[in-house]
Amino acid sequence: MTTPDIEAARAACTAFELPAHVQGIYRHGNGHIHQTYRAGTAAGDFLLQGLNAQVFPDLEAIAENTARIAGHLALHPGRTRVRLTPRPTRTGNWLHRDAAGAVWRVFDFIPGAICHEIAPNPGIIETAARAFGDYQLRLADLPAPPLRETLPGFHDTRRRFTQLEHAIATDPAGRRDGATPEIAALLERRPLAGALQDLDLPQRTVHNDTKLNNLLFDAATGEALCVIDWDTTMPGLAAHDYGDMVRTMAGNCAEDEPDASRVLLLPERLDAIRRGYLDAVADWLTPAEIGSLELGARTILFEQACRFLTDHLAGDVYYPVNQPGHNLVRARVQLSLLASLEALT
Ligand code: GN1
Ligand code: MG
Repeated sequence: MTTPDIEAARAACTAFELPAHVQGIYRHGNGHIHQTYRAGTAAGDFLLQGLNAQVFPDLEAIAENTARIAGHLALHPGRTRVRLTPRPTRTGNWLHRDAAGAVWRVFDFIPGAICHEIAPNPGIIETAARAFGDYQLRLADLPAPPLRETLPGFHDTRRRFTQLEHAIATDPAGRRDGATPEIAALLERRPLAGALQDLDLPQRTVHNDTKLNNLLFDAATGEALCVIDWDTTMPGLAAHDYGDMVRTMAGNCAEDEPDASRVLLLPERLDAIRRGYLDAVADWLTPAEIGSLELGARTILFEQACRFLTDHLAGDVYYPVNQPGHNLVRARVQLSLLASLEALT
């Protein structure tokens, strides 16, 4: 895929069924994977995304899942008030492939919405956890077949750990010696790689990427508006979603806080996640699933530390970086959060 730029984005808009032509177009959001733009027209705004085909080799699977999720959520509005609605191309498809090979999609823009990178208070966290739980619940009766696996082995923590071991052994970018404490911290937690998977929990349709910034809030009232970034919604464990909430909401710092000694997991934030999430799903999940949530948090922190450290050792091939060592910094934050969680529980 070529890296789509703003002119390519503007041109891509013309392939979609929009009510008026695009006037302004701007970069939007902070996702690590796709390029997102806000396109303004006289008849409202639209969200355009240049999709990352290196990360998601089967973009048709994403488009098919997205259409099914949108259709099902429309029938089950749940607690969240606003729908994420994909827009078709003029030829009736969900995706547009441009002459340079870049693949695009469009959603209606949701006005008056904000997202948080760091939660400002436990009230926001409880609201977010309830909204992500509600999303799982609404998808629980999605008619068969299951959604397509857009990224096979996405939360296969054993596989992520094996990839880390491979990067350590081969040291492709010559960075191993600069990451000795982080490598040791992950190797000594090896049992976490398989502990959750070994519990044999039920597969549910889950979001799989419940980062706080994958939820839109009403800028005026603070209510949850809509869960976004559905690309990894597919079969998985409830504990994975819970774990990613702890990872992204329970800490006091950004995912790339440079001073890892400042990073702490705050008990009142953990309580808010548990309260909000269980408020939505306690009557639906099995006791074994509820019992697995805390292990889910440790597992996802461990897994994300493995992913960031693997990418650092591999030479930053997956996550975009803003400065040398950025992925090592991110891995350290995950490790500090994990140590802080271990000290609390
Ligand atoms: C990516 O795209 P975004 O920023 O929502 C990643 C997640 C990671 C996260 C780390 C498809 O999510 O799995 O947890 O970055 N998504 C993919 O911040 O790899
Ligand atoms: Mg995102």
